[in-house]
Amino acid sequence: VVNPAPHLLDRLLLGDLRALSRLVTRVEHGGAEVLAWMEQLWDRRSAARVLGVTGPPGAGKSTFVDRLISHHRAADRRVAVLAVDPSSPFTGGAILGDRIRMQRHAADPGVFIRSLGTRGHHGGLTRATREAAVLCSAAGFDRIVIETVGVGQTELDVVSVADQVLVLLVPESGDVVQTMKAGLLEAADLFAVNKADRPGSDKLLRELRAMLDERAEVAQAELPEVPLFGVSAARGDGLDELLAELDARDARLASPLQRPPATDLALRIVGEETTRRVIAAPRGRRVDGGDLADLARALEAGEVGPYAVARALLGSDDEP
Ligand SMILES: Nc1nc2c(ncn2[C@@H]2O[C@H](COP(=O)(O)OP(=O)(O)OP(=O)(O)O)[C@@H](O)[C@H]2O)c(=O)[nH]1
Ligand SMILES: [Mg+2]
Repeated sequence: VVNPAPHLLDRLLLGDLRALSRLVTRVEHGGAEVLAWMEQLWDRRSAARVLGVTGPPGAGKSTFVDRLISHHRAADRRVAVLAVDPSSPFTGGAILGDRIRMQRHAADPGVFIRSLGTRGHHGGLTRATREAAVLCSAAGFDRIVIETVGVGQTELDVVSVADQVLVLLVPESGDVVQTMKAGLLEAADLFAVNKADRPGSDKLLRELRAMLDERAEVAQAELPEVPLFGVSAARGDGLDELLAELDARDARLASPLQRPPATDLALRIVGEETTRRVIAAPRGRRVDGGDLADLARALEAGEVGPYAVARALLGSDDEP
């Protein structure tokens, strides 16, 4: 089989956006060759910071991300946006509303905006999103933003690749907050209540504050501070504070896409990739404990990456 990918990968590493776009499509379709690419690209990742932005439909996520892109571009940072909609089938990457909302950045070569849909199988979108983030990182972006619609477990899984997760709510989100309580509080590093130009935003901020305080009281360990912001993405109110906080956190954090060697993310990739392969090919290569221990040591020492470990354990998807 002739693999047309090598030159695509070379172009990706030079920051070629068309190569990136084609590779994201291949990742979205879940081709057997993807794991080998991930293995090759793992060591070529940039120091990209990854922000997850999630919240209910129509909360103003894309309006906010559009502002965020402008903010980063003013500081000459290259920004990739992956707009993920777990409820829509993949379409080659067009979720219309998101495109329109961020249209003014479409011609900017320092910006890459791409939609990702689902093929319906469990976990597939999370994996595709993570792989797309690795591609964006290898293409040299400084910031990667993952926008995903919804606040259920699937959406929270999708943003699990992010360094930090901003949950964007609106004054009408009170019910969402009550039903999602635990998962949402776990997942959010920051909350913003958007559409503060409408009534009810102070009330929701107070409810969130009370829930976070209650959680901190119940927890045995010291929990990280979860800042709350009232903003209007459309008007720009309150955004300076939120953007400054995001920048301060970016400066503090080491990106999990970049941080060597055996990070939570790397371990999760090994676990998920190997599990998936075992399920897909029950007659696949067997692993004995010795292999696993050696590989775990090598991963811990940063001598190999997680995709290489998955492949060493179980081979590629196309290998019997
Ligand atoms: N009043 C008001 N409307 C806003 C604000 N921010 C966004 N909107 C409007 O809310 C609508 C939805 O905005 P989007 O940015 O597309 O929201 P989204 O969360 O990305 O939507 P989906 O991706 O479809 O879930 C648009 O009509 C925006 O103009 C705001 O601060 N105040
Ligand atoms: Mg949107």
